[in-house]
Amino acid sequence: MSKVTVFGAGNVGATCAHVLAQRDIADVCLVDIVEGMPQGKALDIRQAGPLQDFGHEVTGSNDYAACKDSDVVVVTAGLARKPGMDRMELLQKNTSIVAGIAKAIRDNAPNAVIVMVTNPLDVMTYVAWKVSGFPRERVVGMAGVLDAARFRAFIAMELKASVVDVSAMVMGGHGDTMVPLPRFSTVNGVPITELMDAAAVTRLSDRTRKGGGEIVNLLKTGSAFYAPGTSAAVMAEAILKDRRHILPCSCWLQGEYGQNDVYCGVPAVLGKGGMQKIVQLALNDGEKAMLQKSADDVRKGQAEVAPFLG
Ligand code: TXD
Repeated sequence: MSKVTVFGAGNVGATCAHVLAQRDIADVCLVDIVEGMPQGKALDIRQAGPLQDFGHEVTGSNDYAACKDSDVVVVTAGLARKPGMDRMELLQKNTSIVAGIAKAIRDNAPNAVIVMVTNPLDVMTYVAWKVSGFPRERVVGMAGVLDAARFRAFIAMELKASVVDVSAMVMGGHGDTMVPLPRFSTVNGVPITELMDAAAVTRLSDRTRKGGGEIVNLLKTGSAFYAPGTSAAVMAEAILKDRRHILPCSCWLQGEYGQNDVYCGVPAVLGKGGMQKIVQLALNDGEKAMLQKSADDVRKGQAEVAPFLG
């Protein structure tokens, strides 16, 4: 029986757990530090089973060791920035949360694939990789799947196309410097650059870059979780079922795209064992320059957390 553990039973974690439960492909365990909360949410999800036709186990725990023997571990645990807390303080706190969880995964689920979600995404993926000691294939970050889904939704809305016909590619780090790639984004194989004018392409790319902020502004408190939770579940499913989907994931680059020693979003084949292969697209000079800038931003973040890792 396959097992997925989701650390952090907040908005994104609980949504991820629910989507995974609906797909009925693995037992799901939710872990959080708040007493009773993961247990309560797990029971609630389980009670949706008879209505939605799923029956795998869904459990909740406050004990990190509950991730024992998981095939995939999704990490959404972290703190949101509180008033008065500066960026470095938040970075230090989230680094220590993610490091503690990575140790527990290493000790209890040594063969798991880790799918990181906690922000700042690429830097936290680096922390999980470093602390777990896992090979790069087994530590990937979720951002590109979400960013590409946002881009796909905007393209479908603009062209009144079926969203299933739209595919999109977004590379780079998760944040303002992400790199939407219109040339590699298509409707049934036709690049969107042939289906809309340049101004529309730029408008949709910019909206994608600011996709998270648009939702934060509307919600006023908190941030997006339906699409983020589903994105993490899609990655977990690709791994569990060895789907070999090509999905943009944050991966540790070792020469690919001319980048070294940095976690950055690139198209990767995701299946059994995690990242099976990085797919190299022929980027033009402008796209390469944007990717370079984005990777350099992540490098700065990695350097900032290095002292916290001891
Ligand atoms: O694309 C992406 N990667 C992202 C990332 C898209 C959306 C959200 N993204 C980030 O995911 C976001 O910036 C946060 O860093 C995480 C989780 O977002 P969410 O919206 O779910 O935050 P919540 O609702 O505050 O949930 C966080 C939970 C909360 O229940 C805490 O109690 C728990 O994390 N938490 C912990 N769990 C276990 N162990 C420890 N130490 C811990 N500390 C906090």
